[in-house]
Amino acid sequence: MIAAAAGLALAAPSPPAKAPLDRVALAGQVRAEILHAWNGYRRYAWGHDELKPLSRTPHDWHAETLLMTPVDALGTLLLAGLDAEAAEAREAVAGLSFDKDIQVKNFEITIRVLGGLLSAHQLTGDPRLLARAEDLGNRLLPAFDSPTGMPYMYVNLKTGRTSGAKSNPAEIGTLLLEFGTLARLTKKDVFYEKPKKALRELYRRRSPIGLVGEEIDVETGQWTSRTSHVGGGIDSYYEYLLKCERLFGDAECGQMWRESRRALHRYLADETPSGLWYGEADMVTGRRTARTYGALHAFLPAVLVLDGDLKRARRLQESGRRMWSLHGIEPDGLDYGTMRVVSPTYPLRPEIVESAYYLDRRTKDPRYAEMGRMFLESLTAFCRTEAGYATLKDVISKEKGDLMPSYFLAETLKYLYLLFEPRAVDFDGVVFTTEGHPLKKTW
Ligand code: DMJ
Repeated sequence: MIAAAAGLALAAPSPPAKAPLDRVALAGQVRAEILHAWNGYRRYAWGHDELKPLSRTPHDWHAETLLMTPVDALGTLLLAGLDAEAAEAREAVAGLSFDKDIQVKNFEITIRVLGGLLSAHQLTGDPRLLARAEDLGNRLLPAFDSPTGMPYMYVNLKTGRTSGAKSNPAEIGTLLLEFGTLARLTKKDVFYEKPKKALRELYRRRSPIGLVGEEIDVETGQWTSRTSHVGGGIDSYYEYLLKCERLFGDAECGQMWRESRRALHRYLADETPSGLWYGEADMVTGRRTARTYGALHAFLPAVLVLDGDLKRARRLQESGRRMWSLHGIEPDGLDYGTMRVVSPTYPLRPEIVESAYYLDRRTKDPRYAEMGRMFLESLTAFCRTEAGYATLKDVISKEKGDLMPSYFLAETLKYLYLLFEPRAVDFDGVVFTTEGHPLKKTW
């Protein structure tokens, strides 16, 4: 009796009752926000890569534009049924020339532009988009001409000149879904073989305990950083091992994933009083070097869902929710030992939303759509501007930064939309690239 009374006295006050979750209304709301973000780009940055929503000016990555936002956003516009906007974006993208004397990041251009073109080609059947993708793929291929076969970080789209020997697992190992799809659609095997060799070369340099580091020299094949984790610079390498098995039936990739995941669960997973996290360790000794998790790490529950590991996926997503709720929106880095923010930015990242979408599809547990509602409310409260959406320089002060990265339309808003309107995509019939572009096995 006394214990029960004490328990009652200690119980937290129940949160104010929320309106029941209305997926149709929420999907409508996200669709309106897609339109808002797109119109901001269209009005202030049309013909350029990205929008700077505070100064209402355009931002280009290079001396000449690659229309990053229209290419990345086209699939989202199509899936959300924004037909007029999609048609306009498609015409702009179909006329895009890659004959440009600019030194581009192979990884970023592959996941945003090559992936965007291929997915939009599959969604529309427009042959011009495949032709653009093939031209781009040919121009990126020289990146793989290193002594090890692992790609240089940069390549010139006109001359093929490469630079940037120091690279990382994510930039080396997150190319095969896009290049492989190009290979299958054009029937040119070279597009599959080069990134596959790169993946193999990277994998065979894993440490004796099965981990990879944060930086590697593609000329010497030597690691230049032994720091291992599942965050930026490594993250999507793991994602593609599993997804390449799914999309291409490549059993070798699947075997590499299963071997790697053992090391992840053994050395990076961290059971703490605040839940399950995946932190940082030395790739050779496995010794814990930091307890840092952040917005980028939050892709992992989605991959665990694909792997059938719902238990770990659910628990890790709960940690992600805790990270998000600390300051009402997630940071790029959190010390989960002290629960202090160590990297305060929030550049409109999608990963936690993506994981909520995967969990919702597999578990049908309404908590994930409910999480999605929380993400949407935070985004509109802290990042929405008159001209679109802005990054946060600091999740505590909520000071805004002047950029709307193209992945916000490609991924963050797309996954939110799909969470509330799952019929827009056949979840089991596609494999999403790391940039949120659905690819279909049509071969
Ligand atoms: C996107 O370009 C991709 O999701 C990539 O894998 C990681 N970084 C951004 C989003 O955070």
